[in-house]
Amino acid sequence: MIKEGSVWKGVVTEFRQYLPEIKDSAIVTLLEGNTPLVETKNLRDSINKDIRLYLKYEGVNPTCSFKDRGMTLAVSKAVESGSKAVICASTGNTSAAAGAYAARAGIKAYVLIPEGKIALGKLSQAIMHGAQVIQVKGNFDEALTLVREISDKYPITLVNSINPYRIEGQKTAAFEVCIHLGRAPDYHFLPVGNAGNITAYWKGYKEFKELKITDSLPKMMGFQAEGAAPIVNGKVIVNPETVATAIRIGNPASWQGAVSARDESAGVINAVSDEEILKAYHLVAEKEGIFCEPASAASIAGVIQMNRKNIFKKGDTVVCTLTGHGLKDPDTAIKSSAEPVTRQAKVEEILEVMDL
Ligand code: AN7
Repeated sequence: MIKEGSVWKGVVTEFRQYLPEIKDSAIVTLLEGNTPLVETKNLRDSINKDIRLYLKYEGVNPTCSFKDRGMTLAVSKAVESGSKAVICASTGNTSAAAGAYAARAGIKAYVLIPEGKIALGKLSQAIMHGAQVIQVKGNFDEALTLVREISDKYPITLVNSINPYRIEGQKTAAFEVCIHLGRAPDYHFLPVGNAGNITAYWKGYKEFKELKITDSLPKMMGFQAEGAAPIVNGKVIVNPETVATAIRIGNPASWQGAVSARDESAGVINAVSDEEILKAYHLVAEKEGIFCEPASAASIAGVIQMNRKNIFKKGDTVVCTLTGHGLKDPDTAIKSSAEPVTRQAKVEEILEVMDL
């Protein structure tokens, strides 16, 4: 006989006392959340042996990114209000999550994506879940303007992070970090695109502190890609460009939320180059066996950059959010790596390559 275990029920049910009220019957979940907080060793040693470096691996959520945390609540609330359709603009991951949770809810999803600028895995997800995918001849920021206008005029629920339920759901990741560590970290590093996630984490950390579940707050450390760094530059970027297509955003919707998180926590929002992003992307895969997408690696590139500036003290606890799974974007993985060798099917040819 085995005993019935305590099975994870998804972030809305698990954290409902900290979330807006919702009827049980409206909850749409794919059992997202409860993602691993992996303590690194090899990666840490290659950066700074004196810190404790953890990775919050959001790539193992149901649609393989952190977006599931916000989407479960946003779609649940849409269902509760009787909505029959959701819409979003997306650099890819939001569209994958919207497609999946709308499918689960039995409602329609419309997703607007910048043509040719989303990773293949994400496009395949939105299509497979039956979302109406509309490729826009323009960038994410233009697509966001369109969906705001359409959702204002028609009875379709906007599920970009302008929808406050998205932020509410996403703040649960900060709760999990505190629960797993038994405290708040000293630093929390994450990539910044539309700036919803840094806003959400900061909200989550502050709430746990106000409730006296934790007794400190982390410094919030946000990293934009150099070619898509409006917050760092203090101005909208009209034509953002970066290899990290997930954060190819020039006018973030939660700009002010990110600035508040930075200023209230005495953190930073800095830029990292595509080269630094790709280096960190390969480093974490090679050193820790964790494959994240390029945008996610901006957080690790940020740790490396800040370590060069000597900000860390011995024993500091540093958490990086790895926002999405590496398999989302196989093209970048392959293009940025050495090509595998090909040989005849003969032992001696193989041994020669193996250099035995
Ligand atoms: C892997 O899917 O904006 O700063 O439309 O997919 O909260 O926007 C994705 C963003 C980081 C940035 N890492 O988070 C979208 C979208 C990954 C992402 C971000 C995104 P925010």
